[in-house]
Amino acid sequence: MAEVVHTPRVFSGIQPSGGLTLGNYLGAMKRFVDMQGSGIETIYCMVDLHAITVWQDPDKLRHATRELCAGFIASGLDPSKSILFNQSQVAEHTQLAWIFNCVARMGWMKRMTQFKDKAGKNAENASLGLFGYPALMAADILIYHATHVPVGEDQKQHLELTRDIAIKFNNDFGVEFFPVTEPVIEGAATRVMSLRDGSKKMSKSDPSDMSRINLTDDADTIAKKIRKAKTDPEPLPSEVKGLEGRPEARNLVNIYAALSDQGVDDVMRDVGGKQFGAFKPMLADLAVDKLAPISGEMARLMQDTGEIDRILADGASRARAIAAPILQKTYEIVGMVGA
Ligand code: AQP
Repeated sequence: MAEVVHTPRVFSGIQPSGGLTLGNYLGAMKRFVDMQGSGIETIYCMVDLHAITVWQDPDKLRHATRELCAGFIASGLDPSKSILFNQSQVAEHTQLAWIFNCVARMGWMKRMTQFKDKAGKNAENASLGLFGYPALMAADILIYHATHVPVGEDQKQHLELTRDIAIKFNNDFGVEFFPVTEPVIEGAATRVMSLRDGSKKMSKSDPSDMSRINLTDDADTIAKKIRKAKTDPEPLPSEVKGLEGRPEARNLVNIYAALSDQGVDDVMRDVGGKQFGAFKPMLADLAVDKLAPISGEMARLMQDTGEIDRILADGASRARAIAAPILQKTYEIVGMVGA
């Protein structure tokens, strides 16, 4: 069978499961903005259906979805250039997810480390949605025939599963219909770590607010969190290999490199030999410089939630126009009468 060449298209999503962190910004949103100017169609989604795989207070979910949209725009996404919408407005995501629930295997799902981390010791009590999360994520991507997905390192396993689902669907039905998507995991901060523990990723749901920088933090809070970030007593080395075995130091240097758009090698040349007492204020100034305009713009945009809702509705109708024919064709392939 002739191989189908899919037009390049970018898709990615973020859960409105709380405020945005520096990890979301550097690992995902900043990359989304870079890709917006690449000449490829870009589709970005507030994945509210993913968020409810763990309990969300309805009012907080509504607020977080609008705030996330404000964060996207404040970071540089232009709703006239990228499609911005919330997942629940485009029913095709869940319709395709059902098909993928029937393609994916239980064993594949059981191997997902995010499920194990989030379900913890009480997996029997986790929601069925949390277990099936990766099939919905595969549907989010493949309902647009997206070819490239910018994400942080933690999503690599889910993207491999998306590829497995696409390949199995194509094999099961003897078609070359779904693309085998490429993860785009690039930059100095693909895995931003907790400020309190260099072995844990920075997360919006970590119980300690000191573990993360939120995009809504003010300048004093950012400076305080960086000042109190866990480090070791040694000065910074002048070469990257000197950071081996020093996860907290490595994390702060990676954040500095990503925020200043430099390679880690270049940063090491500049800061090598400095004590953390000197480096942390440099990092705090840089973080405030880069993040304060974003949080200011988010606050301004949040004063007009009607406009945010209009942007999301417009994005949803543009997204549906791409998704509906792909779902229709999927139904035909699967053998649904009336499709
Ligand atoms: N610490 C991180 N470093 C780099 N990238 C990160 N991302 C998240 N944390 C980091 C990337 O942000 C995108 C959206 O993530 P998400 O909100 O959909 O889910 P998540 O990965 O589960 O993020 P959180 O902050 O840990 O949320 P909760 O606590 O609700 O689970 C993804 O591209 C992710 O890689």
